[in-house]
Amino acid sequence: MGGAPRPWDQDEEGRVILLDQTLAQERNYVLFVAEDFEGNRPWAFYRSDSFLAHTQFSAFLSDSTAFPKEKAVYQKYGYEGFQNQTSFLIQSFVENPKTDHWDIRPAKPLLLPTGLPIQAILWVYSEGHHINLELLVSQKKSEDIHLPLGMLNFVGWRRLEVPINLPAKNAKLLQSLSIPVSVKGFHLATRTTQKKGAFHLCFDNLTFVIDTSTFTYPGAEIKDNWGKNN
Ligand SMILES: [Ca+2]
Repeated sequence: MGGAPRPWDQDEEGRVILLDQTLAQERNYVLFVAEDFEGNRPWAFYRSDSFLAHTQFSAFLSDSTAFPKEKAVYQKYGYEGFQNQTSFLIQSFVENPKTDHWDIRPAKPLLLPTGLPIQAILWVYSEGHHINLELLVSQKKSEDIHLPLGMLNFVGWRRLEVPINLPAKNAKLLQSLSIPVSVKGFHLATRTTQKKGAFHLCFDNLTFVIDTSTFTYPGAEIKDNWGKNN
């Protein structure tokens, strides 16, 4: 699947407000917090090119003012008791910037609820690394879908979004055969400009917006309501 991450909007609070408004207006849209990284579901390196491949849940959280505002949105739309104590820290080592790559996966299957996923959101901490991040989702009878979250060449926490336009084949598998989509994990790949050495990243609150209306209208075009203001 092609596509690109949505360019980062520094008005992260504005994006959260837009999410809140969209969920309020579109009754068929459902918020799904796929992973809060509170330690209930183990994640681990599935493949790593490095001798250093460490993961842990960490008390290091985003200091963005949008972060607690988004938590309030979760609480408003189905996650009343939502708490946030930890993020997910990964550490590894870049030996060869031309080829190094890593896969990090949940130990147990992470199924999305019925409906068409139309957007994913992830909070990411980086330290200016020239590393590309993709979210991988999978579905039986089809190839994995790569959702690009972009290059992590920023310092600090960011709220990253990626619009999802499932290929028609996948939408059909969902709608006709009720074959669920699941989160397979994250794929990291260095750019040639990344310097050698240890690095770490943190992830928090992997969230999806699921459109349940399309199950009434198979084949309907999915509009990307988030991109219009850019
Ligand atoms: Ca968390």
